[in-house]
Amino acid sequence: MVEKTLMIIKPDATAKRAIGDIISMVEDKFEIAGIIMKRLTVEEAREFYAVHKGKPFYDSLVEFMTSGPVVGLLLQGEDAIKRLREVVGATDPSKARPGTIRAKFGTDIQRNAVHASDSPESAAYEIPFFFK
Ligand code: FUP
Repeated sequence: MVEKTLMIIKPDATAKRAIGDIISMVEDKFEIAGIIMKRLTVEEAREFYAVHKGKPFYDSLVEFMTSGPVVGLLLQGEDAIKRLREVVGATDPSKARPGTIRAKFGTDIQRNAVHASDSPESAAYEIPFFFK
């Protein structure tokens, strides 16, 4: 099934000037249906990660996600949600398969370079934060 999914290039990756390299790793596999650079407000970041409210890393995650500009990418393709998760790699970059985006550009479990929607429900919730 052709799906749309959201990828975010996080503030650690924009700061290290990895935007172009990361886009190169997805552009050959997915159609880029939208792209936008913005800085999330604290409100937006709190809502975006609402599922993690109450967890010990939540406040720190919100602070990190609002610490600099991010790039939102609307990616489209056959089975895009699952395929993008494979290209992105495990949440903890030290556990991510070699060759994945997080293995290449991630620093630690918080500063892990990118976000990718993990289900159709997540994609439907997350896409409107970047694309109306
Ligand atoms: P993922 O779907 O791979 O982005 O991972 P999760 O939904 O489990 O976590 C969302 C974000 O919370 C991660 F990208 C980084 C952050 N996080 C932490 O900072 N510490 C943790 O222990 C777990 C997640």
